[in-house]
Amino acid sequence: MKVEKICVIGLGYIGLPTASTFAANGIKVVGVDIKDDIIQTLNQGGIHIHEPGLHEMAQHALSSGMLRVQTTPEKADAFIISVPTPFNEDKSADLRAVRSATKSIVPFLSKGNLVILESTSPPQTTDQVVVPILEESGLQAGTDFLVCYSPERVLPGRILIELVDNARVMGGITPDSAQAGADLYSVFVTGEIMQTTATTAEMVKLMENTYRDVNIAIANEFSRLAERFGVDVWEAVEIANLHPRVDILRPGIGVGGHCISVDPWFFVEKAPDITHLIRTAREVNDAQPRYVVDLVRKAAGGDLNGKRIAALGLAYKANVDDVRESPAVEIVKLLEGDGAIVKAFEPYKAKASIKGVTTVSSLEAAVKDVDVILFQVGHAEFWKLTPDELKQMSHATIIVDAVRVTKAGEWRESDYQIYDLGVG
Ligand code: SAJ
Repeated sequence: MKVEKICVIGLGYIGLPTASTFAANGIKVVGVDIKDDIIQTLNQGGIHIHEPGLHEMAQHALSSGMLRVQTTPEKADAFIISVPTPFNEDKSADLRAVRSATKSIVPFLSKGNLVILESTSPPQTTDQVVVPILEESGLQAGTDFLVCYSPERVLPGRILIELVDNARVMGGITPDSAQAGADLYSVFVTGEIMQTTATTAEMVKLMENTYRDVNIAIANEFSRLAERFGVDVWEAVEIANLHPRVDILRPGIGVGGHCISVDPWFFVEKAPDITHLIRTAREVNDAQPRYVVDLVRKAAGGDLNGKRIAALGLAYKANVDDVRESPAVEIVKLLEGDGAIVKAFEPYKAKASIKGVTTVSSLEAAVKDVDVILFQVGHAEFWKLTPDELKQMSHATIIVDAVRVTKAGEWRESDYQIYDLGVG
């Protein structure tokens, strides 16, 4: 089928890059978002998302006329749904946005259309949730119109590059659907496009992130074992990874972000009786912030009450500015809950304002007049710091290093008392 016009529903971290990339590759795109302020910001030359290169690309697409943005869908050859799937209190997937985005297409659906769901979803969502809603149009899925599930696999910070370069999975409810989806994305995807069923593609996406979560959980558990046995886990992992078939990830302060800490629950929700390992891995990673707090308590002499602490880094991982779903933020709140007085500093978002967290806008301000300095995110800026520089800014002599930024000999030879995560 020939696609000349696409309607992209949801202009977030995935929808906007996808819409802009299609527009840059000669396809007319209507970008839709229910949030009027997002549409206004884009139409006024701004952007609501921080992602390298995206502002220029989206504005170029808008000014060329290949991309238009508005709050309601319209007729098109293909529809792409890229809305969030967060989880509810009970960890089940919140599919409200997927349902309402799908419903919003129904009045505009025509014979010969292609609909692609991109939102991360529990297995069988395309077949059991999306298709029945679309068939409310009176048209029949698989014959009158085609449907695919195709997840994104891009890494925040590299979205525009990985959208093009990464291999992509295209799961169709019929082989024709998968073929039509693959043809559409081959407009810009240079990675391989694997065609399969919609449910396989849903599983693939969840398997990738679950694999990573389980691997991080075992690294975190190894760090606890190393502490018990008087071993340095970082050294042990490095040596173990010399084995040609072993690739252990890094222990840390827990797993944050909107993907890896969420997606494994979608398996647990749909099949609780056969997902013990996946659930346990989630629980290990969720317990890691508490584990770090206990290490800080030990470093502070056994009691956190009244202790002044500088918490360095608030983002959910190194070298990004995203502080949502961040274990670093959780640690600060736990420390405060245990009576500590914490000043937090996030170099990528020096003016971050987070409920329940006292933030300061410079490293100097964070480390001045504290008892303990806690490195909780491995930002490049912290790796560059030297013991002499830190000494100029603070009288604190105790460091807790959860991310190994003080690995260098100069730190180890300094008179700082360093408590490492995963070192017994
Ligand atoms: N983390 C560790 N140890 C590690 C690696 C990561 O503790 O060795 C922690 C990070 O600090 C962070 C969390 O895990 O808190 C997640 O970080 P990440 O870099 O693993 O992943 P995300 O959430 O930024 O992006 C992931 C990617 N998935 C995989 O690498 C399998 C990305 O490709 C996906 O597109 C994205 O999830 C998504 O949207 O699903």
